[in-house]
Amino acid sequence: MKYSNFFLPTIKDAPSDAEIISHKLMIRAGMIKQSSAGIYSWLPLGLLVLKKIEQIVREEQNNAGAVELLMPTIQSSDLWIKSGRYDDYGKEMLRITDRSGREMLYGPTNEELITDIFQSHINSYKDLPKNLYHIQWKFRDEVRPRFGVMRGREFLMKDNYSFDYIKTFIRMGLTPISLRAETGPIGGNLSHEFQILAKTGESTLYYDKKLETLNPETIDPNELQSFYAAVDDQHDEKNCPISNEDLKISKGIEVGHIFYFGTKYSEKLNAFVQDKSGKNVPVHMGSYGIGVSRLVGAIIEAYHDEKGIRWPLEVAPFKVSIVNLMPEDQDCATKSSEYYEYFMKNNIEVILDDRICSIGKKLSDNELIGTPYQIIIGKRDLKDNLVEIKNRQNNESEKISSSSVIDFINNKLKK
Ligand code: 5CA
Repeated sequence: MKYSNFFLPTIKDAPSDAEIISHKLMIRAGMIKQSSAGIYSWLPLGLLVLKKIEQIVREEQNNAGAVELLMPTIQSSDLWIKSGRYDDYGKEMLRITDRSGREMLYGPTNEELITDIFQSHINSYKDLPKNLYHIQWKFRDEVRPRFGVMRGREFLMKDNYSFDYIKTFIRMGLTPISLRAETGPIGGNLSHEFQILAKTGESTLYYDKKLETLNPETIDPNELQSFYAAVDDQHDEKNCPISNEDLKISKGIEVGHIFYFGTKYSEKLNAFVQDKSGKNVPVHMGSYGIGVSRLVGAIIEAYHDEKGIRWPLEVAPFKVSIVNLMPEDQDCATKSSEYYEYFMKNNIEVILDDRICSIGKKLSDNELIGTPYQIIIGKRDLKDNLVEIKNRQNNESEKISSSSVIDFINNKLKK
């Protein structure tokens, strides 16, 4: 991608209603634009990241044996009336009437619809278990949409109706903590949340302080689950298994939530199968949610500094930025194009900053959008056959010979 062709409207100052850093940075880096409260357009840079996260979630679901389908955003009220949630869901549900006066809704979640699909086609225990999921936009008319994509009204969710959740989050560079939780409007009496630690989170967590020292690159998912952690309403001071010195209280962002609700939906929506003795029994169900669009914000909360975003490699919109400080200089332009063509040909996601603008703006925009590796090409260095490589993850820079740049980057990306 050439920056001059791309659509990357960076802004110097965040709007005053953006309260948390990820919201500010997403607007400043031209990733999203608010269209109304809690509803956003995903601009090209934001969409690249959203798709990356979606793909990681998809791959881990498929690895775990789940099967993808796609259900609509607009649902008819019929099934919701049967399940009893049409009234229970209250004002968070956006209700719509179509031209024939039929009551429709924009799905806040999909338990009813999936149960109906299931019951139309599955009749025997021999076809079980089934694990179906989709990645689809949801709408919840939240009382207080805030924090940008973290608590939106329209948001992207992956929902199944088990597999390796922990690994999905680790691949995005996050350390997920799994905890017992309240089931809320999804129902049932057993649920687990996945939280990541962040100052700006909306949940209060009690946890073993060792969790903060773990490195997502080397984490063992089983070890991770052995540490104590609880949401505030589940934490019981008297029965806490770890000492006060080891306990830490801090904020977390809920990035996933899984539920076991038994036969709550299957009984009402007629999802029965024949068991071994030929008796008709309602199926037991669970649902498994991951906040795909929320994760974009959550990852930025975990990876940023005062200059902008520092993307983990796996979710970065581009792996490499070629920052040509002097596009009008022939040598700088030739060298930049040489690298650019190599990366393009080898399917390494690259952005070539070929804009004619001040060096200051060029450098600060590239810090802001946070590409993990920046190849900075300046006229003076290039005369000495040198190019600067900046690692945005640890902010270390080094000058290397211009002929070793490709090997250097290939080596880094291999790791
Ligand atoms: N049907 C179940 C899971 S399959 C369900 O809806 N679960 S949920 O309500 O807990 O939502 C799942 C995940 O979606 C949450 O853990 C959170 O990461 C994300 N999410 C929920 N509400 C919002 C919102 N308003 N904005 C952004 N993400 C949200």
